[in-house]
Amino acid sequence: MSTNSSVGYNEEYARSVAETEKYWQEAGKRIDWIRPYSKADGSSYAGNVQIKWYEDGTLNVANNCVDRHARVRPDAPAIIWVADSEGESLVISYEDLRKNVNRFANVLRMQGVKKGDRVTLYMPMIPKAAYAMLACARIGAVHSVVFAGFSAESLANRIVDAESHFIITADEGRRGGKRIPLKETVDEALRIARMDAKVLVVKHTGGDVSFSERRDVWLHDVWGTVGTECESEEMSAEDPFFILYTSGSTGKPKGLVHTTGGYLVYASMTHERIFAYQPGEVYWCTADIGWITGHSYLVYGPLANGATTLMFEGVPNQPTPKRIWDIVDEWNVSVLYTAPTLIRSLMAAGDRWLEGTSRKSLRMLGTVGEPINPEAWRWYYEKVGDSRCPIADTWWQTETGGVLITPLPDTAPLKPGAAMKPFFGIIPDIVDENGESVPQGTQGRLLIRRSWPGQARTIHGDHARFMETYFSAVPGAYLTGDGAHRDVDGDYWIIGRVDDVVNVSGHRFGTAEIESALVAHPAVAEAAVIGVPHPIKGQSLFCFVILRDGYQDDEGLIAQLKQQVRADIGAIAVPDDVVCVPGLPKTRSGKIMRRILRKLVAREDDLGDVSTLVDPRIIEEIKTALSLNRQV
Ligand code: 7RM
Repeated sequence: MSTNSSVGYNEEYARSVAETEKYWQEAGKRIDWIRPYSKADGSSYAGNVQIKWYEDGTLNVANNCVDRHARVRPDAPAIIWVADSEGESLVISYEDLRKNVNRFANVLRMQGVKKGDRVTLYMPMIPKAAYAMLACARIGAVHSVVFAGFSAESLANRIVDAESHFIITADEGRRGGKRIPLKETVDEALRIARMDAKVLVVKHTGGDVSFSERRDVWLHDVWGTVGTECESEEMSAEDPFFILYTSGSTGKPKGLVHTTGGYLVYASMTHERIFAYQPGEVYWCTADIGWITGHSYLVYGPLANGATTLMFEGVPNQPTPKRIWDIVDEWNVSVLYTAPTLIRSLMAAGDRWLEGTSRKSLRMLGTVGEPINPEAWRWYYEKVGDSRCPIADTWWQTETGGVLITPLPDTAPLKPGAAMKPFFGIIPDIVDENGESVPQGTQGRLLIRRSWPGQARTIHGDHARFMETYFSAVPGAYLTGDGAHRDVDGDYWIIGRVDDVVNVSGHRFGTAEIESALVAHPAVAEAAVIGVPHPIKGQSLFCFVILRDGYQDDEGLIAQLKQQVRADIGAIAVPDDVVCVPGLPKTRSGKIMRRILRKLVAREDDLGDVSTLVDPRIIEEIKTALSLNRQV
C-alpha cells in the first residue's frame, strides 16, 4: 500500500511538534473551562522537573463528563452495564448519570469529604463505582482506585501512603460466578493500616458482612437523605485529580498523581481520535477501573466525549469464551478495546466459539497492556474483525495518562505487532546505554523528549523519587522503562520492559515486590524473581528461593510460599513457579544476575558472560533444581 494514506496524519503531526503551544491551546478547547487558560504548556524537564498544562484555567471534570451532555442529550445512554450473571443489564442515560453522581457527591460531602481529601475506592465493576469516581471529581476529592483483586495488605499500603481517611467499597463483588469479599478485605486492611477511616458501603450482592456502627455507613441508608443537585467545585487545571498506584523496578508501588485539566484534554482527545469515535456508537473497553486503562478509556475519555461506554462486571471468557461475542452482538458494540492476554486465551480456546456470533457491529478493535504477538494480532484481525476492522495497538503507561504510540485511522498500512506512530505532540526517541539516539533498526530504551497534557505530574509525597525514576538516566527526557526499535518507515515496535518489571497479563509487578513477599515467609532466606515467557499471560513469575536451615523443599512448602504472595499482594501476583535452590548467581558486589536465571529457565546453553560470577558451581546446582521442577 502507498503511504499516501498517512498524509493527513503526517501533516497534523508535523504541525503538532512544530507549533506545540498553539496545537495544545487549540486542543484544550474540546473541554469546557470555567475560566479559560491563557497558556497551554508550562512544563520543564530540566532540573527540578515541573509538569504543568493549562495552569491558569479552571474546570470541573464531572461537568465535562456528565452535565454538559445531560443538558443537550439527557436520554442518550452514557453507561451500559452488563452484569456478571447472564441476562442482567442496566442502561444509564446521561440524565440518570447526572442525578446519581450528584447524589453520590452530596453523600460524600455529608460524610465530611472535602476538596483535596483522598478517597480510596475498592469497588467491583458496577455503575456505582463510576458514580463514586465522578462524585469525587465533582467535589474536588482525589480518588485512589485500588483494583479489587489486591490483597488486604496491598490495600492497606495504598491507604496509608495516600493518607486516605475515606474508603468506598461494596459488600462483595461478582466475577465469573464467584463472589469476591470486598468489605471483609477493607476491614482487614484498616486493621493492618491502624488507621481511622470512614467506610461507605454499597450493598451489591446482599452478602453477609460485618458492620461497625461507629465507622461504617451503608450507602442506601443515606442515599435518600440527599438531593440530586450538587454544586461542583471549581478546580484549577493543576489541582490533583487522582492517584493511581503502579509497580516499578524498586521499592513499594508508586502513587502516580494525575491532575485535572491536561489529563481530561488528553484522555478525551486520544479516545476520539484513535478510535474515530462517532456519536451514538457503543464503545467497550474491557479494563477494570482499578487500572489506568479503566480510568482513561472506560470512564473519563468516553464520558468526556459524550460516548456510550459499556461496563462489564464479569470475565469476558466466562462462563464460556462465547460470552464476549454475545455481549458485542447484543449491544451492537462498534469499538472493542481489550488486552493481548484475553485475545490469546480466546484464540487458544478455538474458533468454534466465534461460530454463531455475528460481530457485524464491530468497526474497530484495540489492544493494550503488553506487546501483542503477530499470531494473536492476525487472529484478532481476521477472525474477530473478519479482516474489516483496523486494530489500534496502543502503547502507553499509568504514567502517561493516555496513549502515546498507536496507529491512527489514517496511518495505514497496519503491521501486526507494531505500535506504529507517535500521537500528536509526542516526540519519542530510542537511545542506548549512554543516552545516545540509536540508528534505525537498533533496539534501545524508549524515551519521550517533550511533555504532553496527560503526563503524571509526580509521585504522591515523593517528587524526588519521581525525578530519579523517570528523568535522571537521560536528562531532559522522560524514560519509559520499555525497550523498542524503529523500522525503515519510522514505525515503532515495543519490545517490553527493560527494567525489573514483569508484565503478567498486562499487570505490572516489580521483581523486588515479589521477592520481599517471599522473604517475609520464615522459611525463606533469600529470593530472586524473574519474568519468563508464557503463552497466554505474556509473562509469568518464576521464583528462586533459598531456604533457611530446618525447612524442607516439598509441595506443602511451595504451596505456602505461593499463598504468601497471594496474601501479600493479591491473587493476580501468584507465581507459576517457585523453585528451591542452594544458591543464586551473584556478582562480586552481591548483585543477583537475573540475566543468567532467565537463560537457565529457557534452557539456553550459552549463558553469556559469566566472568563476574562469584561461584560458577552454582550454575550446575540450579540446573539440577530446574530439571526437578514439576510445576505448572
Ligand atoms: C496502559 C498500561 C505499562 C506497560 C508499558 C509496557 C506495557 C502497554 C503496550 C505495552 C507493548 C503495547 N499501563 N504495554 N501497552 N507493551 N505494546 N501496546 O498498560 O502502567 O499498567 O503498564 O505495559 O511495558 O511500560 S501500565
